[in-house]
Amino acid sequence: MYAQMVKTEADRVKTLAEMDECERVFQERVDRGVKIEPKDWMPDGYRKTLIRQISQHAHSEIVGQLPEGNWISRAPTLQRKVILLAKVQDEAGHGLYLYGAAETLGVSRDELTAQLLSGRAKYSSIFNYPTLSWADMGAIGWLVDGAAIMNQVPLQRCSYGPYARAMIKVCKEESFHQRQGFDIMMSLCRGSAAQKAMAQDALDRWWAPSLMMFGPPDEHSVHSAQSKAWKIKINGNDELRHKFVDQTVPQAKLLGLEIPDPDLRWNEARGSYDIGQIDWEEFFQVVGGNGPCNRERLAARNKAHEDGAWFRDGLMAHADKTKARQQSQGEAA
Ligand code: BYC
Repeated sequence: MYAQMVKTEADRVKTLAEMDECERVFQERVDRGVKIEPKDWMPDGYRKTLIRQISQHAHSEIVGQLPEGNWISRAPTLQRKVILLAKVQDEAGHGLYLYGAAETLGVSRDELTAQLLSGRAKYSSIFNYPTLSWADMGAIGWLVDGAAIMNQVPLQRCSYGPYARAMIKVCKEESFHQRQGFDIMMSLCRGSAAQKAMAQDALDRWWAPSLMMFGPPDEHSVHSAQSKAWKIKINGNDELRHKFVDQTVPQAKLLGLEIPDPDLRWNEARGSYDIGQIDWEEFFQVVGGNGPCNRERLAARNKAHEDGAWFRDGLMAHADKTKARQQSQGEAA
C-alpha cells in the first residue's frame, strides 16, 4: 500500500447533516473562508491530515536540497555557484517554516525528523531521481520548482492559517528558483549543439517525474475528496497536472526543446493539452521506497543528522547554561 492511510474518521466526506455540532460549525467556517488558527477547535482528522501533508512537504524541502547540493561545487561559474547555493539555502528555510507550521498542530519537530530518518514518512517522489549533468539544475528549477509553484500558489488560500501564511513566502522564493532554472536552460539552448543536447536529455529524464509530483490520478487519490472539503487542498491532482503541462509546453517551444511525449496534442475542445499515459507503476515503486535514489537520500539525511549531533548538543548546553544563569540572577535580585 503506497498511502499512509491517515484515518480521517470516515470513508467518505460527511454531509453537514451527518456532522455533530462542533464539526458543522467548523465546516461552515471553512466554507466561509475563515482561516483556522492553532488554538481553534478542529476535527481530529483535519489535524492529522494537515500534519501529514505539511510534514511531507517539509521533508520534501529538506531532502530536496540533496540532488542540487550535489552540484554546488561543480557549477560552471562563480555566479551560478552562488545562485545555486542561495536556492538550496532557501529550501532549508522552507523546511523550517513548514516544520514550524506543523508544530502549531501539536507535533514536535524531533518527532517528524525521526519519522523521516526511519523511512516512515514520505517526501516528494521527485527527489529520488539522480542529477546526472549540470542541465539537471536547469530542469529542476524550471520543471520541479514550476510544478511546486503550480501546487503551492493555491495553498496560500488553504484553510489553515499558519500553512497558508508559510506558503506566501515559499511561493515568492520558488518563483525566483523557477526563473534561475529556466535561465540555465536558456543558456544551454543558446549554446553549442552539445549543450543543447544536454538540456534536451535533462528534459527527457525530468518530464515524467515532474508530472508525477502532482500525485496519483484523481480516481486513485485517497485524500483529495476530504482534503478539498476541508480546503487543505484547493485543486485536484489532475487539474494541477494539466495546468502545469499547458504552462510548460510553450516554454519548451521557446527553448527549442521537445517534450518527450509522442501523444502530446492540443485539444481545441478542452482548450488544454492531452498527454500520453504516465507510468504509474514507476510512481508507486518510487513512493514505496524503490526509486533510483531512495536509499541514498535517506542514508545522506541520516548521516547529516548524526554529523550534526555535536552542534545540537552544544546548543542545548548553551541554552541550559543561559537558563541557569538567568535563574541565579533572578534569585540574587
Ligand atoms: N510523492 O491522496 P493523494 C518542492 C502520496 S517540495 C510522494 O493524492 P494528497 C521542492 C500521498 O502523500 C514538493 N508521495 O495525497 C523542494 C499519499 O500518501 P500518504 C512537495 C506522494 O496528500 C525543493 C498518497 O500518495 N510539495 O517542490 O491528497 C526543491 C495518495 O495521494 C506524491 C508538497 O508537499 C508524490 N509526488 O496529495 C525544489 C505540496 N503524491 O500520505 C522543489 C503539498 C502523492 O497517505 N502537498 N503522494 O501515505 C500536496 O499538495 C499533496 O500532499 C499532494 C498529494 C498533491 C502532493
